[in-house]
Amino acid sequence: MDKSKYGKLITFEGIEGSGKSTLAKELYEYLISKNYKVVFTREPGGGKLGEKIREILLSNEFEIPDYSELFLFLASRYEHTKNIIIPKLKSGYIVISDRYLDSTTAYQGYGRKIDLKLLKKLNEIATLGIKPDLTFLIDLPEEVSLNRIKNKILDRIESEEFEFYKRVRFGYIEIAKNEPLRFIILDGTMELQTLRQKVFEITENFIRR
Ligand code: Z5A
Repeated sequence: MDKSKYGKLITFEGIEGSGKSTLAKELYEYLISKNYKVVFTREPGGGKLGEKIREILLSNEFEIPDYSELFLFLASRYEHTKNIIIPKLKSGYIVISDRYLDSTTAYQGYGRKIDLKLLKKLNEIATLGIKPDLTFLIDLPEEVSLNRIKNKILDRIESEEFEFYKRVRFGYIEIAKNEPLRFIILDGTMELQTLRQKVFEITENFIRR
């Protein structure tokens, strides 16, 4: 395969209310306006199967044991990677994903305390070895996060206790520290306008490199 024609995978990560979904969608619109070939997708979800799995995962209808939860996220990721991400990258698209493999390390690893080495292996299978080229981590203190989502009807995972979010946030910082070339950490308490400008600028410089 001609690597120069291969697209780029850009992911957004962070705890709830961080603004990652807003920024990911705005980046998509911005790149479209600049005539780039770009698709927007998300996890859990992205594919038909994944969107069904998403409904189950976020529903307050069931209690989902930790390993069942993990396997559902991975099942969604495998379909998403195989049927959407890889074909789009091969066709030269920039793929923007709202969450990807790092969410599993942060939430199921640091949050639920599932063994990180095991998660690394399972993620390798679920991603078919694909890694994002660039990841924006929108870092936000847990208190600000809870304040931003306080008027929302909370889904199953959003109903977790404060300590869970503290571990997830800490986990994200650890993951980013281990891969400084892939990660850009942005302070999610900054004005949306400032964050937007930074995301657009960093992405365009990255694409042109
Ligand atoms: N999960 C997991 O456990 N393991 C996995 O492997 C994967 C996921 C893939 C669903 O994710 C859940 O799945 C999630 C992690 C878990 N758990 N929870 N809880 P999701 O991404 O679909 O849902 P979410 O994390 O709850 O994100 P969200 O609702 O899309 O929120 P967000 O992306 O972080 O923020 P936002 O929607 O862009 O903004 C939230 C609000 O804040 C909104 O009113 C904005 O206008 C406001 N906002 C945003 N930025 C700012 C700034 N800078 N200043 C002021 N206000 C702002």
